[in-house]
Amino acid sequence: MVTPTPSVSEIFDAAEWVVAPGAEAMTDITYHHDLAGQVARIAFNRPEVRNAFRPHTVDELYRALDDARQNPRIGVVLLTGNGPSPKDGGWAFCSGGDQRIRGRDGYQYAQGDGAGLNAASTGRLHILEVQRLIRFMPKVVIAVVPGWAAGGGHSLHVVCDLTIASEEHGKFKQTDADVGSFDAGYGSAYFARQIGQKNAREVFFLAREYSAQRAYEMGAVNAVVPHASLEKEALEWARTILTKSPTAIRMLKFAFNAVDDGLVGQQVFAGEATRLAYGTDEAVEGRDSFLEKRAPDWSPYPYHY
Ligand code: S0N
Repeated sequence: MVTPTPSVSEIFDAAEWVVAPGAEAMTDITYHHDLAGQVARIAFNRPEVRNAFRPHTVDELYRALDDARQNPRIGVVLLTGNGPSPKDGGWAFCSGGDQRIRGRDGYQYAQGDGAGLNAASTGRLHILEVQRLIRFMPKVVIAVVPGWAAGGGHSLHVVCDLTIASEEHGKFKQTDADVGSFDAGYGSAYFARQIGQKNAREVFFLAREYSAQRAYEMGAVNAVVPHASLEKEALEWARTILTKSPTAIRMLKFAFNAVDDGLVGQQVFAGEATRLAYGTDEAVEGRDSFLEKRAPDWSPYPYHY
């Protein structure tokens, strides 16, 4: 008998998902694969604090995202937040760093909880490494926003490739300047590329609340959909993307990134170009000529114009 997948969120359709191998013991996030094993659903699982992340959350998030990155069958990742809060019914994508454990030297692991990526260090909130993982993974990552995207949670939605938000509960607020933190990388500078300098400066300098509809009008969100169908819609987007050429999608993602990512963007794009070149007869001739200790014969390969 097949064990049914436990529900993790009010708008989660358990019939669509299985717990990803190795994710059973995760506490601060949940990690699922769809039945075909091609879509990953990774969700913050601390709804009682609007899905704020602590170091342990970031460890688990990094592990799940990296697992999805390395899985050759996974083509799309949905990043979302479970809910609602059992305390007050509020919904959240993510409200950023957990302010209750922020000290003068950063965010603290709970006692005995530092067994993750950065066990040797305390107080290191490695959410920027997560941002880079999302940015540089050759797969589409969709932010599925069922409630608040605030602070570092807002930045995570910014760095995702696409954002779909709940019409009723999706809300956006960049609180960094309220609490004395600042994402001076993708969260702000790249955000300004998305919605324009004036809009981005308003979002950061005034720290106002924006509805999903307003965020859509500003160009920060791709679609606003009824709350009850949010995850269904996101899965449909993922399955549409899965009908496209994987190579075309990864080259397009890295092309979109490259212009803003400087030499690192060029490096990532070039890595893919190298991977493609290795598959050509021309590159095989280069390798074989070296191994056979002879001069390469490039004559079959014209200088295309
Ligand atoms: C999200 C907000 C707007 C929701 O408001 P709402 O609906 O009125 O709910 P609340 O009553 O405020 O919250 C419900 C319960 O949840 C707790 N809570 C909410 N957010 C957090 C949080 N981030 N940390 C801890 N607890 C949180 C509330 O306290 C409440 O609990 P109870 O019921 O017990 O009272 C609103 O909640 C809000 O504004 N939240 C704070 C948002 C925020 O300022 N986040 C931090 C911003 N900064 C970062 O995220 C730093 C990111 C980061 O790590 C980083 C990024 C780039 C470069 C460096 C760094 C770095 O710091 O290393």
